[in-house]
Amino acid sequence: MKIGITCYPTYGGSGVVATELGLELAQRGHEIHFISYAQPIRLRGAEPNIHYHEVEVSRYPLFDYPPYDLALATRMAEVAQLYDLDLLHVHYAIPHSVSALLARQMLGAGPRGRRLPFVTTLHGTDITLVGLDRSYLPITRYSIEQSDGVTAISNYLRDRTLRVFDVKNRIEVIYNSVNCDVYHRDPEEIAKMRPEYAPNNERLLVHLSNFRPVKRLTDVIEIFDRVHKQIPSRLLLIGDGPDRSVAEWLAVQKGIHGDVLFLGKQDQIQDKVAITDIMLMPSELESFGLAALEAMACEVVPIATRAGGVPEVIDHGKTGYLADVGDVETMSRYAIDLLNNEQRLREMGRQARAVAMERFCSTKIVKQYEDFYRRVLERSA
Ligand code: GMT
Repeated sequence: MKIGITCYPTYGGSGVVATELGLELAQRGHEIHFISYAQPIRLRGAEPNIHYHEVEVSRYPLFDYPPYDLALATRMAEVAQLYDLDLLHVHYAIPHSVSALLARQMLGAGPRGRRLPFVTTLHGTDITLVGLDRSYLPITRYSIEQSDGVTAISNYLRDRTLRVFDVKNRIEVIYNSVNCDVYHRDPEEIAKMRPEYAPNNERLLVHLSNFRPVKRLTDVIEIFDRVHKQIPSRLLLIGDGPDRSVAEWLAVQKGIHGDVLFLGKQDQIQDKVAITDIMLMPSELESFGLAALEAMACEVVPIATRAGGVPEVIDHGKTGYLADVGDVETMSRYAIDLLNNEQRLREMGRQARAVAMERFCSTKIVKQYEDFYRRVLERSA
């Protein structure tokens, strides 16, 4: 198949999912065309069957708000025509599904009048936050209803979309996935890299996000502070965003900033995640929690909140631990108990990887998307 993929190319779970899916599909012989304003960060360079088409947005002085969605729609239609795409797959409804809808209409009205079906994958905040804003809700609902196929990354998100948006068309759940060959625990690499971050053989905890309020970064610091009081440890913070400085100040106030390492945004995170022992994900809400899955594949045990779709990913007490949002006491107790029990830590890590491979491995999930595309194409023929 020839598939156009649009996503947010910078840092964020939906862009990662879209890119990894594109790479996986390309490896299976499909021709993949990424259409976006920048090259997705996790594209690992020149890959066979992968093409990238940049969307140029004109910045006339008249435009206080350059119309990216229109430029995107135009580029989608152009690329679809030039490369004879079979379908478009957009990740994150706003504004991508609206642009895809316009592209479909443009092609349908063109001289050869062909239909370009599009699939929309819902990721979370496109529904739970942005989509509930009155200025976006009607158009988001419309573009979801107009999609030729809709998928959501968890049952939680599907149910919430059906309930809150009152969407009538079917939403299929296809879970996020992880490339288990790339995300894994390599003892040799760990022995080489770990001393750089844990020079005195401290325990390592990690948090990975866009540091937005929904991620509750200050809870990460609170949990780490409690762990640090009992166990020599360091915290790796991967990412950046609006809550960084408040977290930095909290770490300073608690006198632990020397052991809190802000590593910034990273293109490839698997090496760093794989050297750690525990991942902290105390989010207010996660429709899935891709970072936790990536940790699980690396045998790193996630300690997270029982929020949104997270319980569909982490099996409490078997592949990680879950607590209520804001319950930093319980989350730190889980971390301390685990770090004091090496055997349990390793066993849970192994179980976590086993589940990641069995239920969420990208080689399995990519086939679900292929089937889904085929059904969409049959229906649209
Ligand atoms: O909230 C984010 O971290 C960004 C957002 C995105 O689209 O990049 O994440 C959402 O999509 C991820 C990939 O499918 C999910 O793993 C996250 O759980 C989801 N975030 C929320 O629901 C808050």
